This record gives sequence, C-alpha cells and structure tokens, in this order.
Amino acid sequence: MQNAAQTNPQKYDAVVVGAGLAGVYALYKLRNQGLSVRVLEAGSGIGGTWYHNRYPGARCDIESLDYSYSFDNELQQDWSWTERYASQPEILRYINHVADRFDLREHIQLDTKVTSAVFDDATNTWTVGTDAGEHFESRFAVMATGVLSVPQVPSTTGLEDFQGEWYHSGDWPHEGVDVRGKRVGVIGTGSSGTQMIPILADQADELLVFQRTPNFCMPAQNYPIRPEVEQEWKATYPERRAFARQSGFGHNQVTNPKSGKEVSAAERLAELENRWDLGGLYMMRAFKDILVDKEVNDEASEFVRGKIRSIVADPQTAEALSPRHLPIGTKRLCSGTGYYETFNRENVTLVNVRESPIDRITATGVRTADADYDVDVLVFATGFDAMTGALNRLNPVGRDGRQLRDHWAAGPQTYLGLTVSGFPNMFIIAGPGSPSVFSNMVTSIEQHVEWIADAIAHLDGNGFDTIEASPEAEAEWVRHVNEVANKTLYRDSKATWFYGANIPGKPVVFMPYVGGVGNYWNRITALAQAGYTGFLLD
Ligand code: N01
Repeated sequence: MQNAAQTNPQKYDAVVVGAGLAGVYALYKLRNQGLSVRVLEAGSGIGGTWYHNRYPGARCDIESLDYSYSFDNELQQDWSWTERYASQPEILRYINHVADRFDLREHIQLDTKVTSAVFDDATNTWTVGTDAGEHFESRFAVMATGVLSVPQVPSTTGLEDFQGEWYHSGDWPHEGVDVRGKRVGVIGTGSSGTQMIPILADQADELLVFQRTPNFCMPAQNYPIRPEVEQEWKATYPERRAFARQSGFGHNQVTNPKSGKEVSAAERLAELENRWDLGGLYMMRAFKDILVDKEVNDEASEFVRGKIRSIVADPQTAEALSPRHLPIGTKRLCSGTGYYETFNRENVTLVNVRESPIDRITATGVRTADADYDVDVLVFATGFDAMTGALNRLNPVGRDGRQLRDHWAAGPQTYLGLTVSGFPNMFIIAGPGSPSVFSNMVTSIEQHVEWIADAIAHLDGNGFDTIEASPEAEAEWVRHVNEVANKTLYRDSKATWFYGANIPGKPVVFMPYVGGVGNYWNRITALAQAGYTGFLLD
C-alpha cells in the first residue's frame, strides 16, 4: 500500500541533493533568488565531507582563510579561524554556523538518502525519490553529491571473518575510536592515511602501516593563526578573493612565474627549500612548469626524497617511503604533520605490500604473501570512488529514459563539468570536467552555484523552461579536458584516482579539468554572456 508521501509528491522549484559546502551554498543562493528549495541529505547532519571524515588528524590542506565562503562579507569578517589549516571539527562548526546564520536549516532534510531522480519529458520536471519512499517534484535538480563521498573498501577477501574492529577513514564513528593499548593496522598512505598515522602512532600500543605506493607527504607547517595575519587577510579579502577566482587553483598561493630551467641549480634548490618551509601544497607552486616538465619535476621529486632520507633514521625504511612511481604532484600531494618522523618510532612498522601484497584479511588481522600480522583495529584509508561514484550510484534518468550510468559507461561525459546532455535542468556542482578536486573546492563551489543561479534567472527572464547541454558541445568539452591534461605530466600518471584507477573496472579517464580555475571561470562566464553557447534552451 502506498503512503501519502508516495502518492502526493512534494513540489519545489529546486531539489538539491547533498548538504555539504556545495549544497548549503546552493540553498542559500537559490532561496535568495526566490526559489522554493529542498535539500536532501543522507547524513544525520550537514557538512558532507566534513561530517563524515572524522578520522584522527582530519584537516584541510588549503589554508582556512582561503577555504571559506566569500559570498557574504560580514560572515568572512566575523568568523575567526584558529589555525592556518582548519581541523575537521572546526570546519564542521563553520558550516553549521553558516546554516544557522542564514536560516537554512528548515529547508534541509537530514537522514534522507536520494535513491532516484527521473526526468519527465512531458512536464519538464524531475521526480526525486528517497529511501523513505518520499517523492519530490522539481523543475531543477542540483547534484551537490560530493566528489570524494563514496568510501572505497577494497574487496579483500576475508574481511567478514575479521574479529576485531574495522573502519574506513571516510565513514568514521562519531564517538571516535579508542586505540589505547591496541595494535592497529592502517591500509593506505594517501592524504587520509598520512594525516592519521602520526596520531594513531601516538595513541596505539603498536601501529602497522600497510603501504602499497609511497606518496609525497609535505610538512603542513600548521600553526595557530597570528592575529596580524588574520587582520591583514580580513582587510584585503576583496582583493584576495578576486585573486583566488582568477588563479590556477582557486586560492592565494602564488606560483613562481619562473621555469625551473631558467634558474641556476643553487636558485632551484633555494626555491625548493623555501617551498618545503612554506609547507603543504606550496611545493607544487615552486616553478611554473613543475607539472609540465619532467626534468623540473624530477628535481623536485628527488629534493623531497632527500628530505625523507634526512628524516627517517633507517635507510631501508626511508627508501621504502620514497615515492618513485609517479612524478610529484600527479597524485594529490599529501600534507601532514610529523608523517616521516613517525617511522622512527619503536612502535611503528612499515609493511611494504607492493613487495609482498595483501593476500586476505583473516580472523586476527592481515595476511600478506609472506607473513601474518595480527591487529585489534584495522583502518582502511583506501580512498573513494571519486568524482563519479555518488552520481553513478544515484543514476539519474534523463530524457527518453537515458540512464547516467550508461551515458558515462566509458567515463564521465559532461559539458563544463556542470551539465550533461540529455539531462535537462540537472546541474552538477564541481563535477568531473571542472577544476573541482584540482582546486580550492570552496572557490569552485561558489563559481558553480553562482553560474547555476544565473542560468536559472536567465531561463526565467527569457521565458525558457529548460537548459540542456548539446551533445556536440559536451563531446568537444570532454576532448578539451583530455587535451589539456595531456599537455601535463598527468598524461603518464594514470595509476591514480584522478583517472579512476583505484576502482576495479572503472574506465581509466582523466576526470578533473586542469586548465586553471581562472581560465575556466572566464570561459563559463563568457559562454553564459554569449547566450549560453553550447546549450539548448527551450
Ligand atoms: O585516498 P587515496 P585518501 N591494498 O585514494 C591505498 C582528499 N583528501 O582518502 O596508491 C593496499 O589518495 C592506496 O594505495 P595505491 C585528497 O584530494 C584531502 O587518502 O593505490 N593499499 C593509497 O595509498 C585526496 O587525494 C585531505 O597503491 C590500498 C590509499 O590506499 C583524496 O581525498 C585529507 C588498497 C588511498 O589513497 C583521497 O585521499 C584526506 C589495497 N587494496 C583526503 N586500496 C586533506 O585536505 C587502496 N590502497 C588533507
């Protein structure tokens, strides 16, 4: 028998899926434009990534004064960040503050997983269904579903036999995990693993780090924000935000305009030392061609390997921790505190699972090709089904019954990372084909939400019902996204989640747009101003 919610869909102008930084701003913006908006969020709280990723040491790798909304000057003047790089709890407090400050909560429905989204050609409406059997009808569907929101636990056999506790970094228990007196195993040494490993090493009796591929991990150089730094940022926010929007990566880190090849060896070394001291992602701004020229990249890579050798006491461990599989930066650079130093501790062991792969999980721990390692707690810091995972699972159905999963069978096809041909009035925030994960996500989110709000205003102001990417424009954009990536060292670095390579069976296609946040923004703005070039308006 159907209940009332099933028979009587609730009607809104826009349904937004997800209440992370993207969904919250989309709600604010569209509501202020006069639309009725419903945000549907699977979690029991708002915050998206920052709600779920509560592992020890979770922290942003973009400076907090940059990684924050710019849309309201009073907000950015009132809010005070305590640290250079904000911790997960602080960012979560910030998002909740924004929701309260702008009276957004009443429009957000928590504990509601969207299970379907179907476009009706006859009425030009989306019908969005939830796991509770509710239905929502709306003219616009805004997918703020996140790009690193589907945790990936490898299909290692035997996990069901494991008698201890196990967790994924992206789905961490809210009450925390007490590892005192325990033997802990961490599988994975990406951004999540490298952040949590030093803290778990401090808390646990013993820590085993199962590493398949070493990553470059920069010292974050995190510290409390000095009052004069905060004041300076707040006095110059308009210029700083404008700079970020026109920059390569959507933040205020300045890239050295020089090629690594036009300076002397001494100057190159001094610049690399300087970037190491600045910390985190600054290393990738050392030279304008660090991600394009292999020789320049090789020198930076070797510089960091030298740092690893100087920190890690045991030469064999230092070598095992030294990345040699990918040019520096072609997998997201890690930014942590005390990561390499951790391997000098007596209670920490590095297990090289590239040399001796994990065979299976047993009742008591991890079995590799040549040993058994017993653990009480097993942590999967094994990443996400990035960029397409959430949308492919939701699998929206567009015009003529076309399923997104089919349309994306050979890899994500989008126009500008914002829209998909055959899916009218559906927008993706920070989707594949946009700078997204390759940028300060807050800058990219704001750019997308504002573009979407303007597009809706344009439709309404000109008597159109729908906007839809043309198949030709979409194909050309996908070609362009790949063309740009192929001019960089990403071309030869396919073994990363940027390519979907971490998910068995996922098409190996480069997903983000690396043409630069400023260039991208100017392009999508110009296309809109020219009357939405590449779109079909009806
Ligand atoms: O995930 P990852 P993450 N057996 O995919 C290993 C953002 N982020 O959660 O490289 C053994 O990078 C895998 O090994 P390999 C950031 O954009 C940001 O750490 O496939 N190992 C790798 O070491 C980041 O890039 C922040 O050989 C297995 C690790 O697990 C993105 O999220 C913090 C394995 C996964 O690394 C994802 O980062 C956290 C297996 N079967 C996340 N399967 C900050 O802002 C996987 N691995 C700082």
